[in-house]
Amino acid sequence: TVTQYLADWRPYPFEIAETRLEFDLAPKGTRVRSQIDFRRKGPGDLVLDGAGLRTQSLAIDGKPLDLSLISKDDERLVVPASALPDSFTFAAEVEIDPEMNTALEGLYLSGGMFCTQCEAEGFRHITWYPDRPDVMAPFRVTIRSDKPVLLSNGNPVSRGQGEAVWHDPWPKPAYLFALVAGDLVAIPDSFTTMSGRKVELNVWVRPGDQDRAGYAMESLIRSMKWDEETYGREYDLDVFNLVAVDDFNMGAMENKGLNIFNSKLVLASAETATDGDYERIEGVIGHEYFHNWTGNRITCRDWFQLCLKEGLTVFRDQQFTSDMRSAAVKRIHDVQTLRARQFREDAGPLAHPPRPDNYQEINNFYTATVYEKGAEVIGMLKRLVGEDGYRKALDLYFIRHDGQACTIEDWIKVFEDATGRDLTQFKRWYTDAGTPRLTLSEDWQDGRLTLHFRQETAPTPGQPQKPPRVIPIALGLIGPNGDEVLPTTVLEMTEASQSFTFDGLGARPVVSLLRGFSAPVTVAREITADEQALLLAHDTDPYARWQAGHDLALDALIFRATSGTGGAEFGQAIGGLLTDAAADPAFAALCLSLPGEEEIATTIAARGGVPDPDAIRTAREALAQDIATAHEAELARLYDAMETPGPYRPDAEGAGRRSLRLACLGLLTRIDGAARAQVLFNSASNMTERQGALECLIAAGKDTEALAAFAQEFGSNRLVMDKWFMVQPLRATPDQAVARARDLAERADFDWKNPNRFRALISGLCANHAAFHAADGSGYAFTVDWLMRLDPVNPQTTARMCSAFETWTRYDADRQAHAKAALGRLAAMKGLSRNTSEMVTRILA
Ligand code: HT7
Ligand code: ZN
Repeated sequence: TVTQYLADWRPYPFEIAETRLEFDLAPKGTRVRSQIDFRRKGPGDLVLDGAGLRTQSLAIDGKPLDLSLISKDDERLVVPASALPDSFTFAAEVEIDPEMNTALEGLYLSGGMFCTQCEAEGFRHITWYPDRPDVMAPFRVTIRSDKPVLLSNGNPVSRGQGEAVWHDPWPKPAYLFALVAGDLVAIPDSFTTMSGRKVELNVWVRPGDQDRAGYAMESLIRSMKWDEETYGREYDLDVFNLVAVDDFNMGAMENKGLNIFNSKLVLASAETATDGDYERIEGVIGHEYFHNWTGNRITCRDWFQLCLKEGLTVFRDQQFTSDMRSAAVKRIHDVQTLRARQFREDAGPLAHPPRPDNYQEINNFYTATVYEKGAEVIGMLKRLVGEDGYRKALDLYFIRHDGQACTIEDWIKVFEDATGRDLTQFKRWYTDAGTPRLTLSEDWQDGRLTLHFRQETAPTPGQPQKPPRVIPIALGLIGPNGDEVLPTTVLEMTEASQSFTFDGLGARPVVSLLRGFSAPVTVAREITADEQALLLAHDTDPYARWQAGHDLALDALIFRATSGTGGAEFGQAIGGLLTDAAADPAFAALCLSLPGEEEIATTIAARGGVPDPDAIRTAREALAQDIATAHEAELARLYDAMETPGPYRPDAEGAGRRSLRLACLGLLTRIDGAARAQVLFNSASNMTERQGALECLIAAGKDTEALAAFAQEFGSNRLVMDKWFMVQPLRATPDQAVARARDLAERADFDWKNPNRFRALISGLCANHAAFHAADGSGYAFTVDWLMRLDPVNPQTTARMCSAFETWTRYDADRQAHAKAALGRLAAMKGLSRNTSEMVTRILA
């Protein structure tokens, strides 16, 4: 395996004036003819990438090239500089077999429909090309096929019977190329841009799915409008096409003018999709659309810069969702996701900086660190330079770099130039891995509060030393009577240790720390349960308020899981919260949901302990039971009050009420014999409550009839049946979950080559903490058995799912031995893909 290094990047010696492609589509033996007009820019050979191509012919300016120029492994074609004029047309004819392409990279078939996935390096599976993001070209594409709908990037030139021609005038790298050919129907609409241009919009789905595509179209229109209003970004083609595909390795892809989506992020109706699904659809449609400027018009120079487009685009989609829904709830959700996925990654063997400097397989770097931490870093930049500074910097970025392939250095420079700030130290957030731990201790004397902060970051793979970073610490002060005595103030910490003083305070206040989660750090501080309860009751910052309650619960759970009883304060505080929960149901639901088992384990490990998955589960179940018993009447009242009258609407308000209703149901199910869950399952007309009730029934072991009824009703709907496959291993009690997953995997409808179905079952089990980490190693063994089966078929999805094992060293010696044995089997598998091999090697290192 070859490691790629950032330091080795060199400019490509040619630019491309135009790329012309012709496709004669067939499941086996698709012909691809290419003509690429190259112009020399600097010295060097012509190096092209390819993978699995049956090359028929190669030529330069019409003169045939010898096929022996292709390397032995069939992955590189090198034409020596001496054989090349300064400007020339390279032509190739190759043959490929979409129907054999189960890896879903390049051109493949999904349910009879041809489609492509080219990021990161899929285009080389289509034809010979400089498959690197800094080589950009306008494309002209001819597609010949008997499929009725033929799509590619850009604007249509001609759309006839059996043939369509598309032209994309905006220079783009090959990873943004796309082609779709299938029997599809459109939900059409249009959007008039801020300069008055009318854009044709289509959401393409399989016949029969039209009635579930309306929300996707509405989300697209909202995204287009929002990007104009918020960032001044206007769409730049005559047409925008969005296609739903059933077989897809990730969520969606921002191909220029032709976004391709996993169908689970397009199709939704009240009966088939949950509130969470609707929110994700809106967010991901926004994300892909926003890439048109942050990713497509301005792209990455090389894949080490991936967070340039992904961090920024996640930041933009988070802003979009905040504006469309509740900003407070969105922030709390984003922090929860960051902690669950990115902090976990940063604390283990897969830790890497948002801008890594080496990789073996770039597909393994589409990570929470690149995406979510990349977005947090931008949030910090914005906090440091302020709203105006941020807007100025972004305007400059779009003007200065439009049409270019850029680096993180370019990005930081626009902030420096627009605001006059020196961001040298800030850059460490991009180059250094690991989550800083911020420790606070306090001195109080004569109305003066001194806050002593310390920051430390533990070593990460390849980075033993961690110099201090700039940390924006937003805080406020809450007096003992609950009044805010200091509104939000942002301190800038730049040293390893630093103190800040606040004078003239009447009585000792409680610090409301890291408001809005102003930096991606963990916090260690001395705070009493009473002080946490005060913040939970009175903090004016919704994130900090939620965090106070969450910490209270987490401390109680850890105490129970490691030594004894506890949690009385949390139980009491919850009582206070329930009284006015109806005023802000979504927030109350967040406070009522106990920290998950994985988070408890992470926190125990971070505090130097060895988490015991069974004890954690027992502690969490017991605290939930205590809360349910103590607050039964209030929970029951709220459960009834949160019923949403009238037809289902997927808006934030309704979603908030349903989330509180289901949080109450989860607790009440422990004491009502699952009676309410049974009633709700039978009566609910929307999937949010249906699935919520089903999960309660599974957890209570009263699910046989409900599961049968669910399968009977939705057996032919793949997306809904994915939920059915996921909730069973996820919610089953740990002693049953692995056996259950095994039974489900035997079913004829466990179509494991479909990534959604595979992930539903296997990731469902991996997310059941006590089951995946079963003491006998059965969770690890089952997971690895399936990863070994999937790897030869779909390396990308297999490799991504290896991260279930990234925490294996924090458990006891017996569990570690089981995990190591399972991973060892995977590592030793003959013919293991480069993707999975890199992941297992790093996890075992
Ligand atoms: N830029 C895309 C990332 C991506 C991807 C998407 C689908 C299948 C395979 C893929 N590899 C990389 C999606 C995004 O971040 O918007
Ligand atoms: Zn993206």
